[in-house]
Amino acid sequence: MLLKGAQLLRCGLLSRPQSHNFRLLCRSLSVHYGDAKTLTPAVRKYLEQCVDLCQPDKIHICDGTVGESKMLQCLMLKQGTIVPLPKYHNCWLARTNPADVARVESRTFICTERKEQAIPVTEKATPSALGNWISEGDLKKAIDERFPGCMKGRTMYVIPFSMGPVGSPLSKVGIEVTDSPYVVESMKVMTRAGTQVLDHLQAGDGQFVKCLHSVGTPPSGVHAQPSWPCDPERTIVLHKPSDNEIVSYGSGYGGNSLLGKKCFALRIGSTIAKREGWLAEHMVILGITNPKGKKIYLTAAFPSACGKTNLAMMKPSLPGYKVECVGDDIAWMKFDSQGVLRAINPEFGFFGVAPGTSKATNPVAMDTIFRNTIFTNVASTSDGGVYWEGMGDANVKDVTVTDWLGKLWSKESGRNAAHANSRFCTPASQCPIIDPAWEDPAGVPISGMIFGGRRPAGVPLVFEARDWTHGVFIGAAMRSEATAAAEHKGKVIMHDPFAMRPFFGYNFGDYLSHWLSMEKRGKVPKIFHVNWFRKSEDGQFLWPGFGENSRVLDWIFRRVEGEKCYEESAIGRLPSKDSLNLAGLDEKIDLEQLFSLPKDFWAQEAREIEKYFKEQVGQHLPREVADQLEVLKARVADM
Ligand code: OXD
Ligand code: MN
Repeated sequence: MLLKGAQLLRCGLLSRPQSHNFRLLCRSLSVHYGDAKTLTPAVRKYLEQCVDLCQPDKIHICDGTVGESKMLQCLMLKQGTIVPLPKYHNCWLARTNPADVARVESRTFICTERKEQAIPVTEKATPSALGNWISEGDLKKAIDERFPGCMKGRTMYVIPFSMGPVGSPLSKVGIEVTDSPYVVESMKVMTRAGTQVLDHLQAGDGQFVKCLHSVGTPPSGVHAQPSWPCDPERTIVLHKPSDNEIVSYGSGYGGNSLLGKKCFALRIGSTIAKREGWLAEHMVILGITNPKGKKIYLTAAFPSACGKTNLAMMKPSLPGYKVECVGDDIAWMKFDSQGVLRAINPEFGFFGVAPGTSKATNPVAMDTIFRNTIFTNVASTSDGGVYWEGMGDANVKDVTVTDWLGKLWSKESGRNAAHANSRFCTPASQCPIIDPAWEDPAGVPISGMIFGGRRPAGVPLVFEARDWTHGVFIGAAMRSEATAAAEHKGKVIMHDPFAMRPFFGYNFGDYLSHWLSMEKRGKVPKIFHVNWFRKSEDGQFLWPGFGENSRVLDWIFRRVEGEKCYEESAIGRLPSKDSLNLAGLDEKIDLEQLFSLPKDFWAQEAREIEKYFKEQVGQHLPREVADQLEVLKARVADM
């Protein structure tokens, strides 16, 4: 039965209003809460399985209240997992075990009956660059080797959460079981979590995605850093799309432990989306209003750490323009009954990369993140604040800096103060430019999609796909300088189709076919490609970026409106002469270089794409996409 060996007390006993002081709340820490009566039979059954397997000491069914948060913050303070940041309101800093700082792509698996359901099977692609497959037998073995008894001595938290506004036809529910209070508190920021989701499950179809997470315990039984238990040697993240199930072991780092995000909203989400005929994508959603007061919504897919969050929160430099943010990482998009593609942000918070965020690069984020935020692996300052590379001047008088490893730091230390993948986890509702419709259960109508990457050479500032199929090819051919968000480091240009490379839940070839099929389902948006990062021969950026990117959005807006401000080129539609609005720009822009299409570069690019398709996608590549490559090759040959 559910409560075997576990103690389950009544719901809400500890839910206290915010004004209660810490000591009062700490006194009741040994008490846990939850009400089994609020669980549907299917949830109960799932929890029984988790309890049997993980053998926790206690169960805590999360209600999502402030009182619960106070209690868990208190617990984490006691355990040394977080420290307060008194310079700000309700902000905390977690320092992870240094071996647990990023997503573990090489140990992230999709389990399907046949390998080709999960990843393209080709002669050359071993291992595949488009995900890892695991058999059912090996999945069971991986679980059996890690999970039995893994929560002994710990509390098992049950987090009911909704991806998307509770009850929206575009939303989905998950139940995350975890032994980490850090995960609970982060999930409460990143998703709509708590009792209202259980009520919705009771009232609705009862469907949910099963998400089991444990920080684990190394075989020695000893945690290198007791304040951040984990088992980095045996970390594994498993997905079983046929059962809507996720199992994650060994890591507390967000990308591996906040299972609503990459695991559910993208990997399992993309498989559900394929089955149900919609799209789950690694995209920001933003609203843009032009000086005439007309508003459209765009989505944009960029590989990790390419300034996606900055784009989602842009302060346009072009007079009269306004950008509002619906989401900074993930878009779920579905055609409505009128054939309009509508998007929701399934998340409730931002889990953004801190380094590089400043008043200059992202003033909106800076106005968002200094309340109710959990920072992870940033540096701290002796006046109770945080610091990271690119934030501004660290040498404030009389203030010392402690780095993410807990050591005293100065600019002369010769090392980074914050980890390159350090994060803020902050409520989206605090964003001063959050879109008024960001919680609209119907979603917002999407008029354009932008793909992009960090391309120092050859790729112009902006171009438009000739049609949907060409746009799908552009997404499939995306490449970018590698990200610090994963294990890959350094400046290699990597293929990252649709910015989904680490997040596909099923065979990329089938994913492409699914994208192609969207055209038959409704009115598809225009597709664009942008590159803010092109450099001159002497290594200088050719485009100022940030707020000036609104000039590119202005051109995109006008194209969406049907203005004939383009000319055809070998790779797609480029802004026609003088159509990019550069009025008032202080800097002199070398448009010639910014939009030049070097024939050698594009011939090489086409060869790289061909090699990638051949080696990684093989026979799974849809004919339409292969044809687009031939068109590109022929057009480049004619350049
Ligand atoms: C992220 C990522 O954390 O894409 O959003 O890695
Ligand atoms: Mn992301």
